[in-house]
Amino acid sequence: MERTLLLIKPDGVQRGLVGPIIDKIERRGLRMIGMKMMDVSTGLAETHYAIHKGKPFYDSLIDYITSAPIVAIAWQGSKAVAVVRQVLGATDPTEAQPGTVRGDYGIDIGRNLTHGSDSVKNGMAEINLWFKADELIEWKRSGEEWIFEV
Ligand code: IDP
Ligand code: MG
Repeated sequence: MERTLLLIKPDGVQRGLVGPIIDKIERRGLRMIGMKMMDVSTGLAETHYAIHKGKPFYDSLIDYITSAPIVAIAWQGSKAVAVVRQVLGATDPTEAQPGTVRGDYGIDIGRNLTHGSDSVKNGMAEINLWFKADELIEWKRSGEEWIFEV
């Protein structure tokens, strides 16, 4: 089973979209294994977005993610990384398909509402960065045999 990190960025929280965003992923069938609301420190933001350091949007990205509270959610399930990326849609909301979070709710790339891990390796690393071990819950959702074939 894969694990992946979802962040509902400050705009998603401010605009009251926490529920609708969770709803899409929860109904799709992934299992939530950790969730918290938090203010993001500059240090955590810089570690999380280290790969983008030096890019023109880096400073505004750090300002954006640290500007107001976010909600972090760890998800588990078969193909969890790809499923969350699919539900979020393309990075630029004007390129995201209708029906995706960014395609339904976003306009500007710098206000694209969410983050989703982009690989299985990064999913594991990002969950370890954002959650302590005792903040993750081992459980099985009833009815998962009706979502996952194996
Ligand atoms: P992703 O969030 O879809 O994985 P990345 O390329 O990893 O997209 O970029 C990280 C975040 O940086 C994006 O979600 C977006 O908030 C921001 N970002 C990316 N490219 C731009 C840009 O060209 N202008 C402003 N912000 C950007
Ligand atoms: Mg990314």
